[in-house]
Amino acid sequence: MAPHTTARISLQELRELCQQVLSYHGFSAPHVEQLTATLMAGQADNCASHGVYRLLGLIRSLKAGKVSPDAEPEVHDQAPAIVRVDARQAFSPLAFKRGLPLLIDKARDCGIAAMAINHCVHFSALWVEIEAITAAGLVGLACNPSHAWVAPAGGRRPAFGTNPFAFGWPRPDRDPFVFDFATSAIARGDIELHRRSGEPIPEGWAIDSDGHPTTDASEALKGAMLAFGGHKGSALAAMIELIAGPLIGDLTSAESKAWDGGVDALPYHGELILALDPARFLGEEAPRHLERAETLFQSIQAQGARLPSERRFAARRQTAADGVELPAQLLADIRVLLEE
Ligand code: NDP
Ligand code: PYC
Repeated sequence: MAPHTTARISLQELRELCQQVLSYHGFSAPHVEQLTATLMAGQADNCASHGVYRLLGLIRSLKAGKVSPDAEPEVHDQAPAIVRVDARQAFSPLAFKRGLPLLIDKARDCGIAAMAINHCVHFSALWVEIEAITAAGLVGLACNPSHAWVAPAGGRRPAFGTNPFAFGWPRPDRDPFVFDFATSAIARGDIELHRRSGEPIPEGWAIDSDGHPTTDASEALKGAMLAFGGHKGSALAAMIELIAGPLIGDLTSAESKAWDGGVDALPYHGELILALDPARFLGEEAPRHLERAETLFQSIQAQGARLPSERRFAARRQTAADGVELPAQLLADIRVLLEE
């Protein structure tokens, strides 16, 4: 099949295909529901690196014995402002869903609360979770390690994960302000998609295993990815290793990679999520923070600059009507999962 051949499919048809694949491979009903919702959210927003392409990695991780298809997360009320959720080696979306109500309650009580998800296998875009926090009128932050694929600024060997960092601010009657990016120049999933389609990657994303800049996606995957913004992205990546690793008693990206043992499963570690309640910070002044934020957003957009997530929200409205366009090879690879 030519690498650029595409196929259009409705969101409903694609959702049913995801559910079928996950059920066929033995995932429990609550995991099927949450995994499908997460994969479909990525695809519907045209975030190809974290859409249904991830099904291939989910099933690969399952077959490698690296993830539980049915573990029920355990929610612990750890401290007045800390929720801990033990995912018990299952994928993170169900753990997030189970812990979210307590995180929201604690943020409303204390003004700020943290949720540590432990022992989860992680594959998803963080904005899916951030939007659940902004929908409750709270400000949210989230971050996690991954596998050690990224060289520190000034180095040539992987030390950090692609360590995403996401933030969300609620906006009444509008889409929230959300940004969500890897602290590497790009998510690894994007380089994998370039490899699948045979396309070169831009300079600045990665070096090969000899430490030379490369635009070859396969060589990049064998070498090291680069941090975004040089020493600045590198320092943020290190911070995420610390606050979503040792601080919450979970694995760093290097430890996750060692745990993988070369089977190429999805990363296994923890995630740190913060929720802040403006009403507790501001008391009666509270609604004013929303107006002042709008002034900031307008000053950005008035210059013709766009807000992060604007592209995503526009894609969501379009794909709801038109369905999505997928590489035909990807659709074929997903359908084959129903025969294995
Ligand atoms: P990008 O480099 O594309 O950056 C994404 C963010 O930047 C989005 O919020 C995007 O908004 C915004 N953005 C892009 N262009 C502009 C612009 N011109 N003006 C304003 N904002 C802009 O994505 P990454 O490759 O860094 O990350 C992609 C995803 O990968 C994330 O969702 C992340 O959570 C996920 N990821 C997950 C990992 C994990 O361990 N689970 C590891 C690494 C990444 P918009 O979407 O509207 O374009
Ligand atoms: O794209 O870097 C990535 C990634 C790692 C884990 C999930 N996504």
